[in-house]
Amino acid sequence: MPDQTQQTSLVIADIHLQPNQLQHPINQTFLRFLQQKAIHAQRLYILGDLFEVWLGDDIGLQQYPTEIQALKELSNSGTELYLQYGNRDFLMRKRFQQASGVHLLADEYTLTIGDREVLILHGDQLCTDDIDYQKMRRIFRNPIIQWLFLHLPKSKRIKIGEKMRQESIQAGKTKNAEIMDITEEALQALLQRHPGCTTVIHGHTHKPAQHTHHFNGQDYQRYVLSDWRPATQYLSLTADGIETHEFE
Ligand SMILES: [Mn+2]
Repeated sequence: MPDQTQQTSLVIADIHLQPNQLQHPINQTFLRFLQQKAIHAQRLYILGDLFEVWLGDDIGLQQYPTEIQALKELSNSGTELYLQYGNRDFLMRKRFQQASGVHLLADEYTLTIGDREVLILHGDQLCTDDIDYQKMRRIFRNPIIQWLFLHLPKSKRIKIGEKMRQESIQAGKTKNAEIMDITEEALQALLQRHPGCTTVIHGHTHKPAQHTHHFNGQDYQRYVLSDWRPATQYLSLTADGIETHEFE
């Protein structure tokens, strides 16, 4: 009998690893997850916000040396690693990829799992009721803005990063919960761009669940990943289906 675990893909999101805090429980749990679970999988997909902050490869590689090394060891051991940008970490470039062995994926990416097409994404692009956030997103994702930012001195980038983090925490406190969730319109538009996909997996909202949506005469499954606070959930994808697991 073939080793089923070798045919498994695992999916996680929103770990928000803390910079310069290797002893943080989340960072420690992530390292254990790589060594105990991901090592047995064929592929690991990380759907954004793996890092709480990424201000450029030069800074990030210094803030997360052990975590990067652990990813590299996992990649060397044979597990393929794939990552999508989140809204906290979208400035990873070549040096990050070389150091970690991680491959970057497009913001919307389709996997074939058994006989179904599964669309993976971070999910922030679906929160279209949050107009202010979507405006900011367009600015941050502008290649010229990113180029300019990455050419600022390290100390300046760290300062800006800290300021933005504080503002984001404040915004999260004052916004109501609905505008921070995805909209049905954005989901339908997404699926129209990817005909054939009947399953969507995303993170970002930190509201782990499994939803069924019905439109255009069809059922769509939507899996929302947890942020590991407190339940350390991940999905496994095999030819037999999609399952939610909890890691101790
Ligand atoms: Mn996010």
